Amino acid sequence: MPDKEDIKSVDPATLEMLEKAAQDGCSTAFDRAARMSPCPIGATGNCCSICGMGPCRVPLAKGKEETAEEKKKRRGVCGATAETIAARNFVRMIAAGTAAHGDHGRVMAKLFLDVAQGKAPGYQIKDEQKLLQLALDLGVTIGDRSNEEIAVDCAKLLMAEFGKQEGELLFLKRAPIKRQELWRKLGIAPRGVDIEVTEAMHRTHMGTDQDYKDLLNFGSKVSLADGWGGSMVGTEVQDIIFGTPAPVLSQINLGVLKEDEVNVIIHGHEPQLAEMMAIASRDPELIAYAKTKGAKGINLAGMCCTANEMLMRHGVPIAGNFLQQELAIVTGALEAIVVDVQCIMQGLADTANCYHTKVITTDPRAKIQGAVHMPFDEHHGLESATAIIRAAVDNYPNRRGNVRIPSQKTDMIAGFSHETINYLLGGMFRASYRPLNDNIINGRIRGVAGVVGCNNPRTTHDAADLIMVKELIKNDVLVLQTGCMAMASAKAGLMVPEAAEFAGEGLRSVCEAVGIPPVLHVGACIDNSRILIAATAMVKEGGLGDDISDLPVAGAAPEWMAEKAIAIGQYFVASGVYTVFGTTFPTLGSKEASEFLFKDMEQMYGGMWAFENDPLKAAHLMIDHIDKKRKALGIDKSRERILYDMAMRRDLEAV
Ligand code: BF8
Repeated sequence: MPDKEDIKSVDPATLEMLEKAAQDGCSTAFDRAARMSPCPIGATGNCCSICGMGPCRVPLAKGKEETAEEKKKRRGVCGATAETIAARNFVRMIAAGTAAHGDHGRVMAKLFLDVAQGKAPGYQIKDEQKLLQLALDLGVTIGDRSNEEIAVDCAKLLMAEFGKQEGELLFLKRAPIKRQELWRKLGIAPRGVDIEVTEAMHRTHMGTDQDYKDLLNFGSKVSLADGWGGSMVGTEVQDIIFGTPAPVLSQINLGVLKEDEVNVIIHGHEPQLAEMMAIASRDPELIAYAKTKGAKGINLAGMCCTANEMLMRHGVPIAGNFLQQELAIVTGALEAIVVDVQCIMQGLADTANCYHTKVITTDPRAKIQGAVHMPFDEHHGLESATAIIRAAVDNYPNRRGNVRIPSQKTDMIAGFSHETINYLLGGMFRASYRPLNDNIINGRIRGVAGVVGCNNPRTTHDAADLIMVKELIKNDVLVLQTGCMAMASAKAGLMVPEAAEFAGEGLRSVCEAVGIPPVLHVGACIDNSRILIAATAMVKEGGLGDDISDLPVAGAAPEWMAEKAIAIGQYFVASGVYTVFGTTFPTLGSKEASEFLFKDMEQMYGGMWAFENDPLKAAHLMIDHIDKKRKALGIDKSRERILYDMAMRRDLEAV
């Protein structure tokens, strides 16, 4: 792994724009990270700031074994131990991540209701099949009712999931039966979304839950309200009203910006505005208006997870991932960066001051000092989007001349929803995961890994992702990706079928037969719920055990930074997946809390956390875990026997 001091990014476009930012006297997150070291006490979970008696700092003495007497003294004013403090902080991160995804899911459920009731013109029910499947899952009567009538009932049930006070989240029933029973036995089957977040804040309030194991087990309950709750509601509804993603060709990196067009980037997470922006940007009247300002057209691109949503459904190109948001402005060619919620740096406003870019906030929950606020109203979606694009067009003549757009843009294929994977593997008439399971059992595919999450300027931008993903596919592990890590791989050319050349012989032969890349783009971070559904489909298909924890699969977030990533990691672990994080880990200041997450959880959930900062070693931890599961399933021998002769190749192509 390159030394963080030596190299800020492995992406040439990013390096070029960092150089330009320095020339232009404009600072970025990379500079701020270099100026400010992370607080060593807070970074390891040893700082408790939840009451006015502190903040209390209880760092581990470096380099020597602690005596029992010393440990007794290492407490907060209230007597809280290092493990309680680390666990409380960790659970609060899970709660914040769950709240973010939950609030997104809630907005989508409300929009779904509005669409069904005809109150949101411009939106419609696009995926009837998915609506009907949802109705079946939720027990909503189909009969000869209209899609809208069915959708109203579904939307009301989904909205109620957020405020539900008792019982269980409805989507838990989608998990393997054995997993559901385990959650019930351990008391971690979530009742609703909001109630678990609220209880997390209560339990972690001064003087409430002070047993770190109990706290961390409760953290699992909260996280499940994200993965099998808020996030799953979000993905489900978005597919129904915006369309379920199918394979689509597009491009990625700052080179997608155009020198002679009005460039507009949409950045954030909730796609309802972006959907309307996609329509407005193609409006002949607006394009003609842009021409009156001297531009040749309007170029819409995405950033972060809104970008993933737009890419998956419309092929809208991606300008970059999390750490490239300020750099898009540094090109000098960006008329507007239009933001909704989450992962939006406040630094955008400062960067924009160096150039002509307008930062436009659109959501009442996310305003930024120095930005222009143009509220987006779903009930008049197209009008709102049109006004925003018009403002961007009006800004085109204000470009200051120091325009430099990096040349880098890479082809990529996205759109691998669960339904698409099912169809691609099984064919139109027998859509199924059987070919995937068969190829895992016969050893051509060793296992499946989800590599997800953010960028973090504390580590070389995109580097850990590329090292990890390349090592995994080289070892015949099929990789599923979401969020900013999906973008890192796409920029490096790993999301086209030709990338199969980097895969091991077995994985390569499957990719070539099916025509898919060895690294599949599954969507935005909220779409990690698709990975849960895919894992469940593998269990239900048979031959690989009867729970997610039996599968030869693993997860990772090598460059994470957001609280949402911790929530995602915890719901993967509580769903039975071995999950490795890199860069930093927020409980390392407590041996007990870390051991509970890294070891004890495996006994409880069959999945556990690991921390490994070296992405190559982390990849091998994942491969070792996959091999351990293969052995337990009795399919380790089949891997050793593979010899690919022509007959086997023909056999595979016939699948
Ligand atoms: O939700 S991967 S930096 S953009 S948090 Fe944010 Fe992290 Fe990117 Fe999407 Ni996910």
